[in-house]
Amino acid sequence: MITRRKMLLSSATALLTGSVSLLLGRKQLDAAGTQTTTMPSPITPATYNLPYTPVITLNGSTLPWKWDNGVKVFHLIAEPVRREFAPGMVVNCWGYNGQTPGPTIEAMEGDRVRILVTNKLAEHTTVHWHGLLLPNGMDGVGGLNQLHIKPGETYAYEFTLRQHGTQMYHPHADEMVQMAMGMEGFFIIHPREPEQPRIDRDFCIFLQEWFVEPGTFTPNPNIMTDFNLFTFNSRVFPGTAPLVVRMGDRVRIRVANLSMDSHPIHLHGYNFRITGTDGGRIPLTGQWPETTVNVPPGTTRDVEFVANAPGDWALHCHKNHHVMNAMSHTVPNMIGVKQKGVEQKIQNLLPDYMAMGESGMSEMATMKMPLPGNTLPMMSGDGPFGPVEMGGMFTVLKVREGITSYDDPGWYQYPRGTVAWRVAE
Ligand SMILES: [Cu+2]
Repeated sequence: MITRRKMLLSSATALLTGSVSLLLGRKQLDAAGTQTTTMPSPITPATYNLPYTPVITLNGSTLPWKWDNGVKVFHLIAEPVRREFAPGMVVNCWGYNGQTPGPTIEAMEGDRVRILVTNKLAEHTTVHWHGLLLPNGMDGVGGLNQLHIKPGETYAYEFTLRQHGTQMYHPHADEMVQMAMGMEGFFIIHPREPEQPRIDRDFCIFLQEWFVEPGTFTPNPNIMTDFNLFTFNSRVFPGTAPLVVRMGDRVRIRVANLSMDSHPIHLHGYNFRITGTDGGRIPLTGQWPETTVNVPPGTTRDVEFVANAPGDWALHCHKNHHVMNAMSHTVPNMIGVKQKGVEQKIQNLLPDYMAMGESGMSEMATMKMPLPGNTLPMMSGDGPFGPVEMGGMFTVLKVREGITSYDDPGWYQYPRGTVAWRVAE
């Protein structure tokens, strides 16, 4: 009883503190949930006459570059960003160029790259190029390899890309805070020799976890284990973009993790092969089939498959709490506890109280509970058959026949007689 009262009081407090959320200017956010007004348009092979299939950073973008005497010049701006995790919740993060994860850096093996880093944070930073083979002085560990980049300063990193694969960039300064606030991004290097067979759809998903106290806006980087929001590219379901592919496409999904936990990412409807890590491509003979790829902290994993089964297939982290949005950890376990008659008595004291959890938690998906401001329901996504009862690290692989664009095609139209049916008793 004490536990329940504690939960009720804490949510009442959250209700009071959360009311300021309406003051946020949601209009400034674009469809991908970023605040920036300078989101670059998608880079296509035509944009730069690219010899490779560019990657798709879901709910994100790729960093444009300029040529300078044979050097590809990129410009990262480290800065605070406001990120919409899903409609109804905006989080005060840190990132690059108005985004978290920062825009994907994409280049080719053999390229000479110069990356300018301007620090618009209120504290110093650096950028480390995770997994890249480069001169020691370019490795970006503040204090060890270079001076810290102070607020207002710009540093240049320059090196030649001597490998290909899925790498990352992130700060090596104020270690505990800066990544937990969202500072991270993909660094994709395409091989000099075109890949055989060719990849048609190449997706990038960055994993992160956060603790945002319900009713507040800023992640608490002091949390070590007890996170309450789990994101694909700093979005939670239903804010996560689907992966749209055409039947027959060869698909690669690249997953990166700089959070405090491993995330076993599971795809329905397919066997895929694990084809690469941040250490490089796995030789064909070393690749093995899986349906779940575990992505430990500080690594990337590439998986590939041919999209030969049409439908809407779930793609999600298989740690069950990681497909939930912020839930109060003080929720008492009421499964199997008879609450009949108690609800009314408690409501005399706390009018908003709802007796719940007796037969399970699925009622959370449809019940309209009063929530603190800037807080998402624990599970809120809807599908064509009703509530999906998940949030967090969840999205959908949409495989379609005969589509002419990769825009969201809506829900799968099931052929007659192919959906599980209720049996009359
Ligand atoms: Cu997870």
